[in-house]
Amino acid sequence: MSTAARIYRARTMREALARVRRDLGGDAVILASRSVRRRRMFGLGDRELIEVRASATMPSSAAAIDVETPTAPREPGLRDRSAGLSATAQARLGEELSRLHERVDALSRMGRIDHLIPDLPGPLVGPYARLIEAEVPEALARRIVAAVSESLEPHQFLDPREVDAALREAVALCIPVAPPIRAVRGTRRVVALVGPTGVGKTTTVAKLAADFKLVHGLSVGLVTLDTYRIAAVEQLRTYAEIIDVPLAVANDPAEMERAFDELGAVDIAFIDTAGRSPRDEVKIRELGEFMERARPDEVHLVLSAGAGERTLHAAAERFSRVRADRLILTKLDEAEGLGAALGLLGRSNLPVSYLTTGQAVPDDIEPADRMRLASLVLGMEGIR
Ligand SMILES: Nc1nc2c(ncn2[C@@H]2O[C@H](COP(=O)(O)OP(=O)(O)OP(=O)(O)O)[C@@H](O)[C@H]2O)c(=O)[nH]1
Ligand SMILES: [Mg+2]
Repeated sequence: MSTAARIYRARTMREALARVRRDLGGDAVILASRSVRRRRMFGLGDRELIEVRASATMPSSAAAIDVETPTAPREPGLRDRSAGLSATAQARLGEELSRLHERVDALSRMGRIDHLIPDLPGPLVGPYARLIEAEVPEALARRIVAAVSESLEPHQFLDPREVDAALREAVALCIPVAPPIRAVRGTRRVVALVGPTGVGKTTTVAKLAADFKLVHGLSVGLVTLDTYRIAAVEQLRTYAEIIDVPLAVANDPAEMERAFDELGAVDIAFIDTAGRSPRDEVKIRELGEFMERARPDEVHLVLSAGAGERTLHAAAERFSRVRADRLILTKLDEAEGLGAALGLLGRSNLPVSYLTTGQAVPDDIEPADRMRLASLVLGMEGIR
């Protein structure tokens, strides 16, 4: 069978791949893909088609490999960097492409193939596919692979470790981080945790309180505004007793001052709040009133790391009204993909302060680290 590249056009990537497979067989290799506009008949405007370049078998010589996209890429940075490679280097690139083909195939089976953005030169299909698999929003994934493309020299594309490192670096650059809470003995730092229901606010308050008291040896106090449910106050009271720190309850904004007086002179006071649906305007406004009285130094929005893109964005938007200025990502241990959270970080500019990785108090919490988070997003590293 010929190893020359052939071009297939179809409405979707899946259709194009089905035709490649029918024509060229199961060993067909995808060399590049891009979108093209085709004029329709009778002046009906134009439509977008996916164009796939494929070869029947893995090209074994440099001459047979043609990973260059036929037209100029739409976005700067997505240049094909394979030009100028030696024949052996190109042959190795061919092998790499074969592996990528398997991934493309897997994505196709998962119904994700239509996310694959055209115009990507072969060596970037792998990194791009990994980001899409991690549920990174398309626009962000595209920006990240553009950064990878810019940062690597042509020969570095042949070394998967170099590509991995560049990808990890590019993802890390999308992650703003805040330094851990800094409490100073003798001055009172007030830190509030806000967020939707059930994300882990109370548990995280307990983890932080235990850490500041037991590890840093500071005096800690807790205030709860969660007065809707008796059980919720009891939950925090139990933690307060175990960690041996004072707890004060504020039933309405006017009681904030009294609650702080009750705690006495503490180095750090954590405010636990009732979970509020981002859709509940009244409760968000009420939370705002509490915050105005409490005047916290830091307001950490607590969100579950595995939540979907829309949920995360809606929460960030609503809780910005109570001046949330940092983000705690919880339940990383349960999250299937962190791509949506990465999307939020890329867009909202809320720096991440802590990550929580399980239910255990006080162990399952760590200060946010951008390289660690990037590795977690890419599945290069496990939680523990
Ligand atoms: N797997 C996992 N579970 C967690 C984590 N953090 C908290 N949880 C669990 O999530 C559940 C809810 O935690 P809470 O701390 O009560 O959540 P909350 O945000 O205070 O909830 P509301 O006050 O009802 O809004 C509990 O079962 C916690 O043990 C985490 O990092 N990983
Ligand atoms: Mg709670």
